[in-house]
Amino acid sequence: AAAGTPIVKVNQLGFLPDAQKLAVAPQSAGSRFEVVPAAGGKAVFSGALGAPVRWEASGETVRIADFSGLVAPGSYRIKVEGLPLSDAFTVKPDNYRALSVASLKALYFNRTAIALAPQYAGAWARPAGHPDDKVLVHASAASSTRPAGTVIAASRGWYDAGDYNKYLPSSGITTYTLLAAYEHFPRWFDRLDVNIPESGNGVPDIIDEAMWNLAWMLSMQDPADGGVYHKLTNLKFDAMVMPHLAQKEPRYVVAKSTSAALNFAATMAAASRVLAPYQKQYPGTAAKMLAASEAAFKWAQANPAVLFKNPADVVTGEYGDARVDDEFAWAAAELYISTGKDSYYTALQPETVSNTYPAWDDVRGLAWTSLAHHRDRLTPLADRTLITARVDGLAARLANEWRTSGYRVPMRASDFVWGSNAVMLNQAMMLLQGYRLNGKPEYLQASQSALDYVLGRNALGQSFVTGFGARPSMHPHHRPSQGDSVAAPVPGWVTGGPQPFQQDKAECPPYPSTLPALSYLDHVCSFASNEVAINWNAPLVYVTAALSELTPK
Ligand code: G3I
Ligand code: 9MR
Repeated sequence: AAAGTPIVKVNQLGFLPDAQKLAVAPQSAGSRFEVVPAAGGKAVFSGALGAPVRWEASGETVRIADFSGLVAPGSYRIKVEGLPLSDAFTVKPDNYRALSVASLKALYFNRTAIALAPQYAGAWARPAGHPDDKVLVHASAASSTRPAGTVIAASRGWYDAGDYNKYLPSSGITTYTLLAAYEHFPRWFDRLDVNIPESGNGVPDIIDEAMWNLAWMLSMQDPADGGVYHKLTNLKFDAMVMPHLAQKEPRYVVAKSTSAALNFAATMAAASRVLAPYQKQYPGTAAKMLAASEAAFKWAQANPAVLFKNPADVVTGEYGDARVDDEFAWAAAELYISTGKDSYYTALQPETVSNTYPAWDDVRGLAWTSLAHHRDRLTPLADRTLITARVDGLAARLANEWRTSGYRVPMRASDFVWGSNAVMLNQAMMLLQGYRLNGKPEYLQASQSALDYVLGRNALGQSFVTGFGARPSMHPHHRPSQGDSVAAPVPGWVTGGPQPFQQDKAECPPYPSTLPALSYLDHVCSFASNEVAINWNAPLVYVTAALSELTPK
């Protein structure tokens, strides 16, 4: 349909047979809908559209089509009198396997320091970029044992996003979310073949992929004091070219920060649990991670308010965080779980920690997620009632929003910030924690709705995941996608998504709207609405696996 034409919006990838299945129709439409075979033919399902509801985020009034009763596998479209047929979508078992693989593979595509061979990367094969085997200690990070200009090795890791730098705060939440996905759904990932160089080594691919970044993170700790550098970066962003063509200017580790130390401590503590069974492939790694985690936590306790600001000569992503109480809680929780030491539970001060959906600068939800998952193995000191209340409380709040929202999503208009699609997916992840605790069907349904949203049931009627759906994002602010000669972007990435602040508008053509859910440009210029980022993909990995495993079969 041409831009502006009212259309029926639906998850363009489709559904598992027993999932809740909703579509959104514009207000002007008739009052009934049909589901018809994609190739044409008689209706296989029909129903009444729901009552019109206004959605503040897009300024629309819309009606819901609920066709959850359609369980027969097939390819379908939705038909509403007076509107074009919807995009085709599929109902079938195991419908999200390819998305699960691709959302994880996206991180492989962002690996630094290694060539992507055609047997793994297909059309997106490329030479290695940014080896980072010799980086400089920036003046802001100088210490007596490592004065400014000291050369250190800090190789591996993923490029953060569309840019070519590596940042601790986004790395921590990303890597943890993969590890949590594995801890929660080992059966799914034990059988998921992502076709990466390590595939077949006896370690699940998701753990091998996480290890690529964990190896880099370990190198960001100063062994002299346990402190952790905030980022590894060029002074300025690279041009929009392929990694190996980026300017060969020096790269630096920049200033230690409390947030970096705590993100590191939390992630390493969680990783030490997940890596423990793989001594053969990663000898000594789990123990090394736990020791590194404890050292970083100690550093943070001694340096509790070292907030990061870009030094004057560094202009790349800041990931400055004004509050680190949530990072303290998360690191303490992971250390408590991994060591069993009550002192960490006490340091956590659980009664003072609320629950919120996670983001790179607000990670307390990750603490509750891990505590809830491990609740049966905690020491007697742990307040299990509090843990379940925090997890259920957040899920209930998000489900309330979902129940009454026009688009039937957990996000409100004010939740549309930079990376809004990841807000949606992280909300889904928190709803799923509630579902895993108490099995309330609404929590699963609301998470399905969040995935539906990023795959097409949104105000723009497009899929925000590259390579998936009838109308996916095509022009992400992602240097490799822009710099290569392949028309299609690197697949499996969720783009940042609409948000009304348009921080890139000086460099872009006019946005179509300033409304939160419509303020989006599928244009390479748009770093504020159309970039990709490792920490936005991780919840896509989580949610896709979770729905595959938890949807009744
Ligand atoms: O939460 C506030 C909201 O309360 C307020 O109303 C609104 C308006 O100012 O802003 C909201 O905060 C925004 C915040 O993202 C939300 O997480 C900030 O304005 C916005 O500037 C900030 O954007 C961050 C962006 O870097 C710019 O610093 C994104 O979170 C962060 O994901 C993004 O990360 C970048 C790295 O710096 C560089 N690499 C790429 C990566 C992805 O774009
Ligand atoms: O490419 C950069 C992107 O990764 C960041 O998220 C974004 C915000 O920090 O900045 C982008 O770089 C732009 C810079 O901020 C302004 N000039 C244009 C750059 C991209 O072409």
